[in-house]
Amino acid sequence: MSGYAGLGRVLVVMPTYNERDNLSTIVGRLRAAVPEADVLVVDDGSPDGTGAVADDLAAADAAVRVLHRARKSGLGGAYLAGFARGRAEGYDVFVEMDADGSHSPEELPRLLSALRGADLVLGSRWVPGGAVRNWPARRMMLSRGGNRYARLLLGLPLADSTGGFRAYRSRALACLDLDTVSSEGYGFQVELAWRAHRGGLRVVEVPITFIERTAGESKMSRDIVAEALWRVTWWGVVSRARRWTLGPRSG
Ligand SMILES: Nc1nc2c(ncn2[C@@H]2O[C@H](COP(=O)(O)OP(=O)(O)OP(=O)(O)O)[C@@H](O)[C@H]2O)c(=O)[nH]1
Ligand SMILES: [Mg+2]
Repeated sequence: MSGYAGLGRVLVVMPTYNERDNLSTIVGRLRAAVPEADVLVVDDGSPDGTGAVADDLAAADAAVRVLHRARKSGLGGAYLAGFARGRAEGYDVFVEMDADGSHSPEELPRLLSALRGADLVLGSRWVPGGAVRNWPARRMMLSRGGNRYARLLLGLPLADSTGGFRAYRSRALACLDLDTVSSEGYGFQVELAWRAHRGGLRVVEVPITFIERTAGESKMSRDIVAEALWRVTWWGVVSRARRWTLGPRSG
């Protein structure tokens, strides 16, 4: 029996934008590594035809489905749409995972096992045992610096709150008031981790090895980094102001 038996039905939500050269491989690896999990690809009308690749995968495998959105509307929105679909269908566990090969499906069983004692499991590059392969020094610094900033401003006791390889229990997602989340990219990941921490949920980090993509192009942009920076700053300022005016328990 697998170490994650008893968690219920698992849905891996996989957002895609121009991942034609990555999608079949990653979905194949995922289906082999965690055959019990279903997959929902959320494609934003990728001009390179990723949506058609996803449809072919879905036609060949009942565990794979596709949610098509008309245009590129951001990573956060894609996850929220995928979570909403999966919650309506009664899934018990939701996994976030990139399609670009940076998150190894073979590591997912470890994340799911850890979810037995947690509400949210973060795949973490920056805890002992975690690693990043093939990143230039500048990307390392950006990730480490961003995480340090989130820890400092938000008091988040997490080494890697910006990562996007995670597993949530459905009942934990239900506590996060997803209707009011509007951030994207790294900001989205930090916001959900922060809401979970503040809500008293059990958040656990599990080491992962993050591998830089070898095909396709990153959608990481200066705008995404800037958005995360100003949002974290704003959340930090607002929560401090609240604490000062309402007392230490108001968070
Ligand atoms: N549906 C959808 N998917 C997106 C969007 N932006 C990025 N993605 C997907 O989200 C995942 C992560 O995006 P990446 O471009 O790899 O960005 P990243 O992982 O933050 O940055 P890198 O580390 O440079 O790769 C990939 O599977 C992308 O195809 C979007 O606007 N809509
Ligand atoms: Mg990536």
